[in-house]
Amino acid sequence: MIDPSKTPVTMSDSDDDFGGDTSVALKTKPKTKRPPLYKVMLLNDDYTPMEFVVHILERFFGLTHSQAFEIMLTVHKKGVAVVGVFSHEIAETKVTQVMDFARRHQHPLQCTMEKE
Ligand code: TYC
Repeated sequence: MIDPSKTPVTMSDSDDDFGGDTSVALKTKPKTKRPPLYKVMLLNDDYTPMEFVVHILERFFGLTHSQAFEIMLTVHKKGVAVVGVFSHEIAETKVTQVMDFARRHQHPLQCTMEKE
């Protein structure tokens, strides 16, 4: 007795009129796609105090004082710097935390995110 559920799902030579091997290999690719990452960036402005920016980098990004100072200076000199790379949800949370904190202290500091 032939169980159709156990027969290979390919056409063999005897199944067609042409004699060639018409079998179609349908490979399933193992899906191991990592989620996209997002750069969180700080932008320079002329009014936000340097120490305020350093404080933000320590508080919300877990940087040491010297790491924070270095990144703040990079933003000050170059206009923008990446302060961290995160999943979409974490990046969004960081941006919101920074923007809320800056607004509460009436500083015009801008923080944005961008797909890596
Ligand atoms: N340019 C600011 C100043 O001279 C300092 C500053 C640094 C502001 C980084 C924003 O993201 C920033 N007080």
